[in-house]
Amino acid sequence: MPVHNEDVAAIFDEMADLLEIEGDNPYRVRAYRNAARTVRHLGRELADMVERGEDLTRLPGIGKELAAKIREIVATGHARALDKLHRSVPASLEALLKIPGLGPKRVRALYHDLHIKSLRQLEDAVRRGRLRQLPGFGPKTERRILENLAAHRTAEKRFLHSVARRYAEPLVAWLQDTPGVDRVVVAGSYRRGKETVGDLDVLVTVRGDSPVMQRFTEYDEVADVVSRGRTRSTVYLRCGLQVDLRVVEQASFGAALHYFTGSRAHNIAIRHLGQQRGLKINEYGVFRGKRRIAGESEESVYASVDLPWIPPELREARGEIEAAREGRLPRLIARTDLRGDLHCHTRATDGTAGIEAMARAAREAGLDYLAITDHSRHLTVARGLDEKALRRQMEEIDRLNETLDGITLLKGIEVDILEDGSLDLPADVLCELDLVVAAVHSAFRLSRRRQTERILRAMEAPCFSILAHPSGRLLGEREAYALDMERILDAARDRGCFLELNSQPQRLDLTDDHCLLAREKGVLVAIDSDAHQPGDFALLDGGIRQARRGWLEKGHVLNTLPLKTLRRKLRATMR
Ligand code: DGT
Ligand code: CA
Ligand code: CA
Repeated sequence: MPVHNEDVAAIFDEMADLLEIEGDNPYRVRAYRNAARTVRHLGRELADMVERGEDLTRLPGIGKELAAKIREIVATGHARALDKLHRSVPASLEALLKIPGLGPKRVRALYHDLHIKSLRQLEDAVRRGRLRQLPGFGPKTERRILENLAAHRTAEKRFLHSVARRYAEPLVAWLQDTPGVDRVVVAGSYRRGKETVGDLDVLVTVRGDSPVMQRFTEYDEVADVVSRGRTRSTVYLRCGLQVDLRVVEQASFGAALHYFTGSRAHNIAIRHLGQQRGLKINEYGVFRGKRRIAGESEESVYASVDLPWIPPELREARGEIEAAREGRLPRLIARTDLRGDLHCHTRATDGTAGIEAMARAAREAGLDYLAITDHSRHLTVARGLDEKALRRQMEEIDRLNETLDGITLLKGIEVDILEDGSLDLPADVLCELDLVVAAVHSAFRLSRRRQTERILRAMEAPCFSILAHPSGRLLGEREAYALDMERILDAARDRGCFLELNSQPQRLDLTDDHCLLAREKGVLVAIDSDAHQPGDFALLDGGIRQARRGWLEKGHVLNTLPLKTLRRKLRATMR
């Protein structure tokens, strides 16, 4: 990744803010701000100047120290000095800084004079009128802060499940490794497999006395301890992720796990069933009067209201309780049910590896078949294939299939659906493939009607097997385009084609609701990795998680089929 002047400027600005919060020398703070301005308005790229060995100290306001920092940032993409500041300034103060109207000076005053270091404490202080004690904080500022806090709450940062997992797994291992600790489980939306999580809710059981709280708050990644108690503590990790830890009794473990797994709506429904039976259900157990009659395991909680255990992914009050009562809970799909993957890229376009390396990695991941689906020519940023290049690739796949053992390659393409609904390559070459994966990569802003009609038209093409990443969303970055998914699914059923659940962590579309709809309408879903490198087949776990939230069983998923049956289904889409 090339480092641009704006990246350097942003780092300098952030350093100035954090130094100011720390109460550093005002001259040093100003030096960083001036340097940020110089860099931002410079006519040429610093990276080029560094490469040519030019003397950076000749730039206005850049001395020896700043020049060295620029060279470091250009070479590594970050500054160690900033990393260090991030470790010393509480992460929650950086969140305060993001509230419009609160600059570093004010954040410093809040922290030093009122010991405020979280948004909650800030809100509390405003409501009690404590801010007025500080110079420079009037009623107008207070009102602005309250407004902005409300706006901030709705835009609260959520973490991709895949990202949260990178923090959750080592933390669980660290806690598990504490003397006296028995069980460690992450509950909450994380356990329900939601595509994004707001925070981590960790439950621990211990035998006898255990230093688990101390071990938790001393964890290397912890930036800030919000509260610490005997049975409950809350911290922020350096990445900004909040983690709640609760120590629960063995006898309550199942009840606590059930309660903190949620969802809230599911819990309320279960508690209601308890009330009908004269039972009180809470995070400590199931009680008849004062007597605890269940709660050691989740099974015992469900059994107390005459239900079988319900998988966490289903606990969203979307009919799972009725299904459980009537003995028709789905047998949710598992990763081991997948026999192949129908969407991946190679070096020929924007992937990083050759076809053979991708095939071997897919085989390692336990798959029997893999479709190679590089981009078509319209997607110039990915150097998409034209007809000639595609034919060359088809020949290469034929050759590889003769020599490869234990995996079969299918010939495919991820062809662009153009704005008018036509496909980006001629039908005759598309129809020579084993499958055609089609996707929208442009004109995301069409009206709902036009976007829907564009895709419906594409589906009518003579060769159309799978609609890839059908909503076009990128979580945290780009909204789904407007689309009438019900009409698309109806058309897919009539046409006999399929929709993809894309396993890339930012995509994960179909959504869970869409999966439910596909299931209802009888449209098979392809759970694909959209792998761009050999390691990406591991992403299929995320696709499976989403499919489970959408109630999908093995029989609802196209690529659980053995190769022969799959080929028959795909051939039927090529007419
Ligand atoms: P998140 O963190 O926003 O992704 O979503 P959750 O579902 O993890 O929510 P969180 O962390 O606020 O609480 C974890 C679970 O604890 C939640 O799913 C249900 C349970 N819970 C928390 N507060 C309440 C409550 O007031 N009533 C009920 N019934 N359950 C609650
Ligand atoms: Ca949570
Ligand atoms: Ca929580």
